[in-house]
Amino acid sequence: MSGVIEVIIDDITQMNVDAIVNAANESLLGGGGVDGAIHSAAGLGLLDECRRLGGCPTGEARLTGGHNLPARFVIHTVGPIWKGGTSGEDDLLASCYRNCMRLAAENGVRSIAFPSVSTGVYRFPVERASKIAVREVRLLLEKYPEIEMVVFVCFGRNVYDAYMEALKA
Ligand code: AR6
Repeated sequence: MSGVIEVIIDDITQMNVDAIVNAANESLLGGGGVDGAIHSAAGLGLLDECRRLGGCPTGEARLTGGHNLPARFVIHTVGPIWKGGTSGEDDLLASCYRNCMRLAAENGVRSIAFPSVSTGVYRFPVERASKIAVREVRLLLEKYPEIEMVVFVCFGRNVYDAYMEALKA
């Protein structure tokens, strides 16, 4: 049997899971949105560790420790900036979910929380992004049966509604 998917409205920095995902930028040196919240909750040790990674291309992911967070790991992924939908944004976003789940499985992660990657500062439409997230995670839970739980952590009601709708399909 493959793992379960949960959808909640919460602050991802408070999640008691093995790994939380950060919606970062290619520098991996912090920013606004969920990235800023994760760095301020995790402390400067996270920034130090990120500096040593030397960045991350869009669509890929990198793993660090959780430092002062309840989560053991942070998996940093860089979602695509929305440019209208014809610049490969869908594939790049799917690739973020694939790379995060692969890194999670390789590091013994059994529970992982995702924010809605790319749908804030990067302006990817949340209805479209949530369908991609749900489709990919369903496939990846079958591929990695050792991952028992994926939580989509929504920051606000509109994001939550989009994920609930995507899960109906
Ligand atoms: N917990 C969960 N979700 C959150 C939190 C939180 N504490 N804070 C915001 N969100 P965004 P992006 C939601 O902008 O679009 C940064 O500056 C937010 O409401 O954080 O991938 C990076 O450094 C939205 O639904 O990430 C990059 O430069 C979702 O997280 C850029 O923003 C993603 O919004 C990345 O943009």
